[in-house]
Amino acid sequence: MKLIVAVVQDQDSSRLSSALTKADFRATKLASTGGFLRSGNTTFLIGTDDELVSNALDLIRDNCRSREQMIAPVSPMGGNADSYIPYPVEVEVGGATIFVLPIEQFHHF
Ligand code: 2BA
Repeated sequence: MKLIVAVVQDQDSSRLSSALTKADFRATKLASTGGFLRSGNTTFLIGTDDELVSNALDLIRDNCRSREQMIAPVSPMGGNADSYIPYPVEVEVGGATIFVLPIEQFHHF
């Protein structure tokens, strides 16, 4: 058995959740925050059998897409804030960041 941890963008989470449920995967959605952009994203925990991992990865790939996001840099410490013009920087986020972990034990009481 494996645990798939998938960090996806909030905009994709509802579609992915429906697709996983429809395909009979069990999943838990956690509200999370990216360390770099410090904006909300969604983390899915999906426990599944080894042979179904690739099916789950296909569903995630099909339902999550990458997007450009703007980030406004903070003003420099100790600098003259009057003359500082914060140009936004564009970063590409997603589709999904995925970790597949082995599960030592699974209990469901
Ligand atoms: P964030 O940390 O908010 O990162 C959002 C996007 O910013 C990243 O997209 C990447 O394009 C860019 N980025 C992140 N750190 C950067 C850096 N030090 N320098 C330049 N650009 C940087 P993704 O790579 O698609 O990541 C999306 C979200 O997935 C991340 O949100 C974070 O919540 C999670 N994530 C990504 N890699 C991770 C890892 N190794 N461990 C845990 N979570 C991770």
